[in-house]
Parts: sequence; C-alpha cells; structure tokens
Amino acid sequence: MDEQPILVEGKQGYRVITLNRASRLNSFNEAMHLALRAALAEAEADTSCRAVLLTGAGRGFCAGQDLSDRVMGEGAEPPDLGRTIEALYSPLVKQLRALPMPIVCAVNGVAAGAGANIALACDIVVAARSASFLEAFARIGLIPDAGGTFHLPRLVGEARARAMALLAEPVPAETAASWGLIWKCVDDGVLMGEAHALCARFAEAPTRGLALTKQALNASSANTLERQLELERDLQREAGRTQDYAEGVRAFVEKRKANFKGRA
Ligand code: T3D
Repeated sequence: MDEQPILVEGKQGYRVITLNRASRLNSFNEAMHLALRAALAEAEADTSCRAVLLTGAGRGFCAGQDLSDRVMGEGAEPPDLGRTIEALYSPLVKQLRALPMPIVCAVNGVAAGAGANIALACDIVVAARSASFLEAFARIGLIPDAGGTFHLPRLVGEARARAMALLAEPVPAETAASWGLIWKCVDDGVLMGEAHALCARFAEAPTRGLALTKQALNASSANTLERQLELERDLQREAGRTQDYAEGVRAFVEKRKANFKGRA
C-alpha cells in the first residue's frame, strides 16, 4: 500500500502538516495535492486551530512536481500543464494565502520548483542552514509557477528574481535570509524547535486580527495607496469589534498578559 502523502498532527492550538513522499523529495503528485488541500481546509474549519506548521519528511522539503508523472514518449501528445496549474497549483497557493491564521513553513531541506514557491506562499518561512531554494523550472524548459513570478520579485526585487528564475541555481538558506526571500535561517538542529515555538506563540495570539492583517498584506501589492487606506479602515473596523481587541486593551491597562480567544 502507498504511504500517506500527507501527515497531520494536532498540537495545542495548531496543526503540523508534513509532506510525506520522502523517497521523491516530497514532490507533488495529484494525491499529495488533494490531501494537502483537504488538510488545510480541515485546519480552517477547526476553530481551535490557530496556526499551521508546514514541513517535509526526510532530507528535502519539496522538489515541486513529480516529474515521473510527466514522462512522455517520443511523438506523444504533451500534457496540458495549464490544466494542472489551474486545477492544483494555483488553488493551493490561493488557499495558503487566504488561510485565516498564520502558516509557518519549516524548510528542512531543498525546496525546488513549485516546492520553493509553495514555501514562499506561506506567511513565515524558516529554513535549515543546509536547505536551499531552487527555481528549477528553467532546467526543464518551464516557467516558475505556483506564484513564483508574483512573489519572487516582490520579495527580493527584480534583479535577484530574474537571476533565480533564469539561471535556476540553488540559493542557500543563509543567502535567502540575507536577501529577504525568507524570514530566517537557523541551524538544522533547532529548525523544528523554532517552528513549533512560533506556532505555539500564534496559538495564544489574537488570531482574528492576524487573519485580517494577512488579508490587508495580500491586497497591498495590487492596490493604490488610496484603496489600501480604505481597506485598512474597513479591516480595522472589524478588528476593533473583536473580543480579542477588547481583551488586549484591558490587559495592557491592567499590566497583565492578555488571554486571547482567537477564532472562537
Ligand atoms: O507538471 C505540471 O503540472 C506543471 C507544474 C510544474 C511545477 C514544478 O515544480 S516543475 C519543476 C519540477 N521539479 C524539478 O525540476 C526539480 C527536480 N529535482 C531536482 O532537480 C533534484 O532532485 C534536486 C535539486 C531538487 C535535489 O537534488 P539531490 O541531488 O539532492 O537529490 P536527487 O538525487 O536528485 O533526488 C533524490 C530522489 O528524489 C531521486 O530518486 P532516486 O534516484 O533516489 O530514486 C530523484 O529522482 C527523486 N526526485 C527528486 N525530485 C523529483 C524526484 N522525483 C520525481 N520528481 C521530482 N521533482
């Protein structure tokens, strides 16, 4: 029987989702796509879940599309990659961005192709020092998908984005952090501890406010300042009506730690 493509573990206030096709560096086949989408939807439906930790089993994070599903015989009809992008990769990226809670990505090893771009679609990316980010697409004649052409230039600027996409050379985690591609690079041995600590912190955070913050940041790059200020007004109005805001202000005035309820 096939291994389960995704492992899900419930923790106090958050869930850990592990890509679990280690023998293929956790590359995506359709089953892994569907299982990951379902696991994210379940995390969203569970109001006690206030953060998600995404990582990979084994020595890699994710090597993008499973290329053994794409081998073509000479003269064979090529697959319609637009279909898989539309049906699988793009919805996954949108789901990660819209998840109403922080998603922390612990990049435990190489993140290549769509694997790199799925990591970059998460909210906070922490990578092991031995990990690297590889926009591998140019090596096989494809373009960076899974949001790569959107997120890369916004994260690291045109010059670095273009070199990453066109040269398809691995960028070590330490360089990725120094460029602002990711939040942090840490020693391999402390990666998972760091990622769990972040999620445990989010599990006690004002989750509704964090979800609204994500919403505002997601909209920012497509908006004019005028429109973004209007959006901030609307989202702040909503944040100001949460129990967590009232609790946050009370706790500040009473000089105690706030007891945020999150999404409930
Ligand atoms: O198709 C569509 O629907 C369109 C969407 C496309 C999205 C994409 O992601 S396209 C890009 C696909 N990914 C790649 O091109 C990366 C391919 N992998 C690599 O270049 C290398 O594996 C790495 C640079 C990531 C790591 O190299 P290394 O030397 O550390 O490991 P390795 O020996 O190459 O890989 C270990 C095993 O994983 C190996 O299997 P084996 O020999 O031990 O049986 C290798 O074949 C397998 N593996 C790695 N990546 C993939 C893979 N198997 C299938 N698909 C992969 N993407």
